[in-house]
Amino acid sequence: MNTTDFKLKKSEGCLPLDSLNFTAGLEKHPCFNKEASKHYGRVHLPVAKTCNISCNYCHRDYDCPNESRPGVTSKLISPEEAVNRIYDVKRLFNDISVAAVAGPGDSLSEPHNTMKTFELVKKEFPEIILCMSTNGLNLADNLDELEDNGVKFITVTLNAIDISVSAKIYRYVNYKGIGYTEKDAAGLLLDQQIKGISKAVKRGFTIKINSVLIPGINGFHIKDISEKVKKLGVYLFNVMPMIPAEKSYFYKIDVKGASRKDVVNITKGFEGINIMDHCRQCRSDAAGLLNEDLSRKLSKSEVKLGCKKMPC
Ligand code: CLF
Ligand code: SF4
Repeated sequence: MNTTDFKLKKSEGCLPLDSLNFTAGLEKHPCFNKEASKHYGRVHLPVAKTCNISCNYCHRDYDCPNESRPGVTSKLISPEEAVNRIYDVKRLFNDISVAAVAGPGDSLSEPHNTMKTFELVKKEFPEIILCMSTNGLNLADNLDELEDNGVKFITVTLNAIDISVSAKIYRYVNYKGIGYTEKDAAGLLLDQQIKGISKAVKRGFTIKINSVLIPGINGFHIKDISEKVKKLGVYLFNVMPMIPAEKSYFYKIDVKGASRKDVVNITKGFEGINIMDHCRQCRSDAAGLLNEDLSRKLSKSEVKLGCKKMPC
């Protein structure tokens, strides 16, 4: 499979391509289109504070490792500050085609800030494509609002499609105020993820699946996940090597991380779905071109300008 141009090949078991309504904007999205990543940047808006599940490779001192490198933290901002942030980023790099919410917790755990951010950004920058990543628990419940706010691209982290595998990855799930553990948590999360992905595809969102490769836990299962999401009509599949966050449960029990090479080996030969091979596992306040993160420069210039939000 050619992983560079993302021309999806039809294969048995996929939804027919003409039944899928892939979103306009693909040509400018740096994550969904490798070629676009050479010219266009994204800005992450870290407005989502809390999380509603517990992944064993995560520690809450840091950003959500489902979309970010573990071990980095981003400063939380308000929806209003998010709009200012886009202006700040565009002063350093103007070709920002995508604005996204990717943490630092889960974007839909408490959706208010995320939705408000999309609403404000859409008003101020109607030309910018809106994108979001989530663990999927609350996705189906929020599709109407995401659609109303103009979101086109969604990433769901799906690390297993079998409850027995899933139960090794998640410790608890909090859904509508009720806590679930063990197989109840794994089953509920999986049902919600599949429901959310399937509904989102049918409604015309363009979907990417992130799967975190966890050696000894779900490595044997990544192919099954790819087959499942292919049938659901997902556009892009991104396998990310797990780097266990310090102080996370997996770190404590010595579950080893994976490497890029492991990812290449495991995804070799996957067919009928686009495979992402240029992910930077960026932080939830990343900005600019994928391979040239401006987030540090931005916080330095905030300090230089005597911004009161920063300890100057
Ligand atoms: Fe951000 Fe993710 Fe949207 Fe891209 S990142 S929410 S799809 S705009 Fe991109 Fe960063 Fe990889 Fe994510 S390189 S971690 S895939
Ligand atoms: Fe951490 Fe998982 Fe929540 Fe992301 S979804 S913040 S990895 S617990």
